[in-house]
Amino acid sequence: MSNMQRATEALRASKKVVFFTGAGISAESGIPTFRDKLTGLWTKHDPERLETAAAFRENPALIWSWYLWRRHQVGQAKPNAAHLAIPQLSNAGWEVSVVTQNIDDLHERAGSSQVVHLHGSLMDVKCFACHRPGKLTPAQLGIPEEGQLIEPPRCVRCNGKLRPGVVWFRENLPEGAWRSAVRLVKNCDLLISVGTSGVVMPAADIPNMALAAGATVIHVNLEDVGLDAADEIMLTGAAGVFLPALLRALGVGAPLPPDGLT
Ligand code: BJW
Ligand code: ZN
Repeated sequence: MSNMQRATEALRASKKVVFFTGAGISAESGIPTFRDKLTGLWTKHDPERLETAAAFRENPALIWSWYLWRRHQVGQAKPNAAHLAIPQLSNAGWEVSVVTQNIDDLHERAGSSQVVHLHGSLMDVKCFACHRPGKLTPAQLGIPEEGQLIEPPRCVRCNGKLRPGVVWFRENLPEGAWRSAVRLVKNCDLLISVGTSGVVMPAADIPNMALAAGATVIHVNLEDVGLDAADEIMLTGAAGVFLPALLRALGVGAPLPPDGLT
C-alpha cells in the first residue's frame, strides 16, 4: 500500500482529527517560513535576532516596525488550498481541531473555528512591562516605509511599551493554549502534522505525545520529518497538494483530476 493509501485509510478510520501546523502550511500563501531567506524590505535582518525580548528591549521601534510589516504581509495573503481543506473535512463530518504554531490568522480566514495558537497571534498586543493585553487603533497599524521606524504605542495602564502578542524564545507558551492542545492531542485518533520542522520545543513534542496516546500520525512536509514509528505515515510534498488530494481520495471536496494523486 502506498503512503497516500495508508493515509487515506487512517483518515477513513478516524473520527477525531487534530491538525498540528507550522510555517510550511502558510508558505504557499506567500508567507516565508523561518528557514526561508527574507525578501523585500527586511532582507538585511536576521529574524532570529528580531524575534526576541532582548531585541525589543534594545530597539523597540525596529522590532515593532518589523511586526507591523509582517502583519501587513499576512493581511495581503490569502488562505491556500491546504488551509481550506481543513474546514472541508470538518464539514464532511470529522471532529476537527487545529493546533498551530503560526501567528497568522489564515486558518481562521479559511473557516476553521477551533484554532489553538501556541505561539500567540500577530493580531494581539500586550504591554512589555505589565503584560496587560492592549488594543490598537487602525491609525497605529501603519505600514513602515523603507527605512522608517515606528515607535510602539503605550499601555493605557502603566505607559509601558506595547509589544506583539507572540511567544519569543525563552518565554512560556500561553498556559490555556498549551493545556487545550495537550487535551486535544491526547484524545485524538489521528494527528496530521503539516509544514513544521519539529525543532522548536515544547511544540515539537506534540507528534510524540499523539503517538504515545495511541493515535496515528501523518506528516505532510516537503522534507522527510518522520520519526520512524510504526503508526506514522510520511507524505513528502506540498501541503497545498496533499491535503486536497486526501479529501478527494475520501470522496470529499473537488473531483479528482485525470492525473491527480491517489
Ligand atoms: C512545507 C512547505 C509546503 C515548507 N508544504 N511543508 C536553548 C536556549 C534557549 C531556549 C532553548 C534552548 N534549547 C531549547 C530551548 C527552548 C526553545 C527551543 O525549542 N529552541 C530550539 C530552537 C532549540 N523554546 C522556547 O524557548 C519556547 N519556550 C520555552 O521553552 O519556555 C521555557 C523556557 C524558559 C526559559 C529558558 C528556556 C526555556 C518558546 C518557543 C517560541 C517560538 N517562537 C517562534 C517565533 C514566534 C513569533 C514570530 O513568528 O515572530 O515561533 S520561533 C519560530 O519557530 C516560530 C514558529 O512557530 C516556530 C516553529 O517553526 P516551524 O513552524 O516549524 O517553521 P520552520 O520554518 O522551522 O519549518 C517549516 C517547515 O515547513 C519545514 O520543515 C519545511 O520543509 C516545511 N515546508 N513549505 C509542506 N509548501
Ligand atoms: Zn502596562
